[in-house]
Amino acid sequence: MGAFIVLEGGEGAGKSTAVAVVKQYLLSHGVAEKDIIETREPGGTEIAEKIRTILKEKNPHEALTSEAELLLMYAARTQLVNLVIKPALSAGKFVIGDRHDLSTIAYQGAGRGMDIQKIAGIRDLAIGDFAPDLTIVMDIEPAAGMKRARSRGELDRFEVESMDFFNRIRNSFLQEAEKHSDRIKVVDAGQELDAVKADIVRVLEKAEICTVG
Ligand code: Z5A
Repeated sequence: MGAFIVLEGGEGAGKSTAVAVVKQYLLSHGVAEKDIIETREPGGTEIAEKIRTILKEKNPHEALTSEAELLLMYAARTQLVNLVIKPALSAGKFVIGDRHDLSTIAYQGAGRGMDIQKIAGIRDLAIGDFAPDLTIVMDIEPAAGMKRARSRGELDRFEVESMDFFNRIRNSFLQEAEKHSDRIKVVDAGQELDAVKADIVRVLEKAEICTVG
């Protein structure tokens, strides 16, 4: 019992909405609310949330280098994995993650153009071979996702990037899903909400993720 289920995807893909769908699915399959932990990345511990602020804010006085961005992502992730996610899984709980390591491959790797092998070395230091049981990529055409994200107001340091940046990120998510089709599933997040929800439930059922008792 217990599993780490992660929602991934570009801006405005509906990951937060999808987290609620996964939670509802677990509850309806008999998992107690106290046994469901929700996390978001970067963030999820006191220190990781401070790192999140640095990563998201637009600092007019100092640019954040791609290297610093990468290292901060993993600094936040090692805190979250070691202090929250692993203990929860050891206690038999379910963890629903709003983003995790695949975002680093997509944003820092494909988006910023950082070397994947170098990223792998830092991942190894930060979290070793720890990985989600199931990842659901919420796939949306970047222009449509940005339209949703913009409707929420001010854009953060990532959201002001070019469409080319977001297209590279989308392609990276889809390529990783193709490479690891056993544990990374894609949902068409551009559909009406009801259709998106039904597809997420289908993925969870197929993965037989919730085997309580
Ligand atoms: N980042 C990174 O670079 N490297 C890493 O390793 C990690 C992260 C872990 C985190 O920001 C940033 O960090 C992120 C990548 C980078 N870049 N940015 N920005 P964040 O957590 O604040 O932002 P986000 O992850 O992109 O989340 P988001 O923009 O809030 O999107 P979302 O959670 O996917 O969407 P949502 O809030 O669920 O939905 C957006 C709106 O669309 C909302 O009003 C919904 O009601 C609406 N919605 C959702 N689904 C639908 C459907 N199906 N139809 C119509 N409307 C919908």
